Amino acid sequence: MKKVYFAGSIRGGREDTSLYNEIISYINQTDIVMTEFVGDIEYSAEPGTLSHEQAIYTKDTTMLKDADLVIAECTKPSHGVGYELCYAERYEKPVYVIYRPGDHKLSAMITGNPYFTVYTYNTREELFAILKLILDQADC
Ligand code: 6IA
Repeated sequence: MKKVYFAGSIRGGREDTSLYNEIISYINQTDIVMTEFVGDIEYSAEPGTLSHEQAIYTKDTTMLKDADLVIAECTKPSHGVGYELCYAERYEKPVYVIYRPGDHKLSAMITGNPYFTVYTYNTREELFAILKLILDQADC
């Protein structure tokens, strides 16, 4: 079973949270999602104290270093997810970006970086087929 760091927007906007939840459930059928909180609708996006924020940073970066691969849903732009993508590259983790075209365009810093594997989807069927492909092919 692979340890999957799933990244998705929190303060960038929580509109896709229920979709994140479905993605997490799908991955959990065969592998282990380390970041189930990303799909938790109750999870607050409000800023906390500095020490709380530092604890989040330390916990998440520790998990990233321990992950076998990273899957990031990047439809909703998020500073935190962008940072995590770069952090994962630095630690040579396989990084898969999934994205639904719409109001927001994916940054050239993602599409232009050959380190990242980017998959575009429009429908749920496409989304889950892409997740299956990622989990089947991820060699880690
Ligand atoms: O900039 P964003 O908040 O959209 O960044 C989202 C990404 O950063 C996610 O993939 C998470 O892994 C990570 N992240 C950002 N905020 C948190 C968080 N906040 N807890 C855990 N991971 C986070 C809790 C907020 C708290 C003060 C209630």
